[in-house]
Amino acid sequence: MTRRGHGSCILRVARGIHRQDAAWCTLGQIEPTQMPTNCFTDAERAQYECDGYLIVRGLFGADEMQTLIEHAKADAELTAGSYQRRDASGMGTKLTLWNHAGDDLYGLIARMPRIVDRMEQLLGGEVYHWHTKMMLKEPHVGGAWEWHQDYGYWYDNGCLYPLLASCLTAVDRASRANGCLQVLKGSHQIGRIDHGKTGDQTGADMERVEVALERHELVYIEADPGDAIFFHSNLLHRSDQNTSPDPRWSLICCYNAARNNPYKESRHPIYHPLEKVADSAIRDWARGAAAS
Ligand SMILES: O=C(O)CCC(=O)C(=O)O
Repeated sequence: MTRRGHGSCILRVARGIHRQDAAWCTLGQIEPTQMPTNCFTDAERAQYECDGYLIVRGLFGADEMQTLIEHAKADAELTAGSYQRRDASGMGTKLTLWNHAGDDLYGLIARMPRIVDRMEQLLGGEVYHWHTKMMLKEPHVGGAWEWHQDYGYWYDNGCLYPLLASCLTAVDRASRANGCLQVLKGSHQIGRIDHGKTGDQTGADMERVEVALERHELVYIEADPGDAIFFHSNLLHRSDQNTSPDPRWSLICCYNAARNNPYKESRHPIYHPLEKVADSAIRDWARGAAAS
């Protein structure tokens, strides 16, 4: 079901189109042959400002996703490190979260320009790695994520401004049946809503969410492996329980603007420079793994 409220923006731009066209690039006078591939167009950036999210279909190629899926699904450490968060009905959904983007496959992904450069465009300057998490929504038992804004959590980590954003990459195909991401389009413009406990999770004040549901379009974002959703830390989002026979894993890389360095210590890191790697990092890693 898609609900359209009164909050939709009058700006009309093509959804999810990633034009690699010099005329659209904000990085200056660049010949088309020299175009960086990690550039959101002005129209896309305007769309992000308006909607609070952008979808990039096929951010990662099929071979790159195959490498990630094969590695992650066999990674006993990843699953052993997971913990559960119960939704309002008591059903648990699992995640594994880490702060440091290192030299393993997941760390390389979080440092790839195709994510980080886009983040720097959206957040208007240098970003650093805040954390990455693998969301493990398992068949039949994976619980819901209740309505929340990420800044509802991160506000308490000493970030003065909501200058943080996430890039969710679908690892498995995400559909309505297995609990794909749902967003309230444009709801980041509401600003931070109070959050409280719901199950083991931190949920947004439902009185506000109910009104937001009347005024903002509810969008279910179905995604194929390798599709990515960039979203604002004040965007209201949730996902349903996974009642299907199919897993729904996704990798979420989160970033903070360097100029939004937390004013106090917390479970997430203060500013430290992010060392980008080549955009060929997954393929290089796969070649290395095959050779060893
Ligand atoms: O994985 C999901 O369905 C939602 C994840 C989420 O809400 C979050 O990481 O903030």
